[in-house]
Amino acid sequence: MQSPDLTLYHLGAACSLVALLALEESGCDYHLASPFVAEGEKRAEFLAANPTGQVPCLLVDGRPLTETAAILLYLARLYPDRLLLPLNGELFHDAGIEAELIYCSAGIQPWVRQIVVPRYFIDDPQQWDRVRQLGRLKLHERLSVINSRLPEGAWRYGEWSTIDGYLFWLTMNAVLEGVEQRGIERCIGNAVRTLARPALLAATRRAELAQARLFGVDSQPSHWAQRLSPRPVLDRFCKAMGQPLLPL
Ligand SMILES: N[C@@H](CCC(=O)N[C@@H](CS)C(=O)NCC(=O)O)C(=O)O
Repeated sequence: MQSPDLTLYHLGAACSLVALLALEESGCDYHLASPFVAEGEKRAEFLAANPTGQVPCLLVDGRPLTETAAILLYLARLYPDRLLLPLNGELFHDAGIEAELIYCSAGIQPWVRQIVVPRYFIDDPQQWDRVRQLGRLKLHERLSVINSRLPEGAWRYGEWSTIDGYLFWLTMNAVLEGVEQRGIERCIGNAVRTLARPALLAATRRAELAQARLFGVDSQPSHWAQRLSPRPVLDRFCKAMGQPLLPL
């Protein structure tokens, strides 16, 4: 079967980083696109394909596929030999993997959003600190559940899978947003090990090239809407974890 033409709409260190890492781990050919034409202005063709305006959105031969969990399942089934997820065709086993992906996107990620964008939850700025603090507590509680499923010093399912990529993104945000680290040590260990994966560096470099192509060679755009590279956020996470920065 011929590989479809894949284009990922992606933004810096947003959750589309999880899909970007999966694409890179798959070894397939793909393109990167930005949802923005300019600061504050989303691309008309992006909004036509994906009216929610959210990333990630994967164009598969021009057809949009949204939702991180669905994109990860699609890529794992498209490239079964790359073992992006440990699916084996047994209904209940595979449903368990799907449940964990949905737990990441619907059970954990909304608490990242509550911390990062409290104005989506309450319009009174005086309450934002409180909303963020409650978000930190819930994010910790939800990650603790995964923490208890993680083997010490090993990936979630033995070999690296895109669930580890998802946990990387969730845990990085938790650490950078000041969530209590006690009780989520295995998630943190998992995220630190993901920092060393060649695919993360390759994904970062690919995003930097796309960013330069779309917005000019200035690789430090002033506005986040022009940023495809996750590097500034990855650098902060490396520093927070006492790890070497990803090479340029
Ligand atoms: N349920 C979606 C959530 C996607 C999502 O929250 N995307 C955020 C970035 S992490 C976004 O595009 N925010 C910009 C916006 O809402 O306009 C998924 O799992 O993919």
